[in-house]
Amino acid sequence: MKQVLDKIAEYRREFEEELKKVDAFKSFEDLRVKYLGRKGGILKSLLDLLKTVDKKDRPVLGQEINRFKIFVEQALKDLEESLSRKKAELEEKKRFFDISLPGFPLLEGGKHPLTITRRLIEDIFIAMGYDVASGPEVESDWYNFEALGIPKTHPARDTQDTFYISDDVVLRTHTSNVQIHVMKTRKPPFKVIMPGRVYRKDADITHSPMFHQIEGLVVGENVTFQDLKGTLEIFLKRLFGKNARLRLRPSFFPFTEPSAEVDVSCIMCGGEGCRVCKGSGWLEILGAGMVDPVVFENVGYDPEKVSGFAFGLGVERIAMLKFGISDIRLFFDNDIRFLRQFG
Ligand code: FA5
Repeated sequence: MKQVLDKIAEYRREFEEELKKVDAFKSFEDLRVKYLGRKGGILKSLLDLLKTVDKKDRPVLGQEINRFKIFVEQALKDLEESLSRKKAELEEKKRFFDISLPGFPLLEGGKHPLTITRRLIEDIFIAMGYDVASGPEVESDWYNFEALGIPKTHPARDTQDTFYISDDVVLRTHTSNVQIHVMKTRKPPFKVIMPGRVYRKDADITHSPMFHQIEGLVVGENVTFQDLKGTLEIFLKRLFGKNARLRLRPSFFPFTEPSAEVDVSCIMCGGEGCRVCKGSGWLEILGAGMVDPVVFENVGYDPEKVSGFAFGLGVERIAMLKFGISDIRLFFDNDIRFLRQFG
């Protein structure tokens, strides 16, 4: 009795294995005959075997064999149905396959113009030995304003200009917050740029509530304003071509002293005066200055020992100039007709 039961179990295992391998009607039919064939089928041989065993064992074994038979029949029926379905689908496909139809075009993605611009700028600074760092977009009041010497009364802190998450937490309004993170974790000397997204309540054709900046920071011994000017001159010539000229105008930022607005000679008219530069021949592209000693004190540096410069530029503004784009919103509309013109 045990021998027969083991045999049934073995056949069942074998059958399940073979079932998995069936992929066409031919092998399906072979399998059916092998198990259910009237002459020499495995089930037939099991029934023959039943006649030879002890009479008292026959009912139990008979039941077991019957159960196996039902299992095989059901499995084969399911398989036959699925093979028929597959065959019908294939025939349907064949019938509708029109060889003269053009193929499906493969849609290839491209780089966003802001990514192209950011990488262009990063590569220029990396070639000058700068590291690239990043920092949080959701920032505490201290990192975004206080540590940078921006007083409580400064208009930039107004809810009209800044997105507040809570009283002390803001969406950063510039990448200058990363200056503080970098200085608190590194020892001078270092040269670092910090690209990232920033947020302001500001929206028209040249201002967006979310835009990108790249901050630069160099700290060491005897870093001078001349180093700042030379660095920016190399940067602008590499970015806009060797004829690009630089102009510094006195300005004010709470975290740099002295501070400057940096202009580049208009890349559309070469400085003659046109619609883009509003006749002035110059385009304002970034803010810069020497790091204020107060900022060094806030991060635990000795302003008697180190000096440094910082700058911050708007990536959209540079991309608009480089690619001749007149409306900043085009960058964020996700219109494929616009985006596919770049790369
Ligand atoms: C700043 O944000 C300073 N943190 C820059 C700085 C860094 C000065 C380090 C000194 C030292 P400002 O607010 O001017 O400065 O912004 C810098 C640039 O961001 C602008 O020149 C402009 O190109 C860009 N920008 C400002 N607001 C928007 C806006 N809403 N949409 C798009 N670009 C903007």
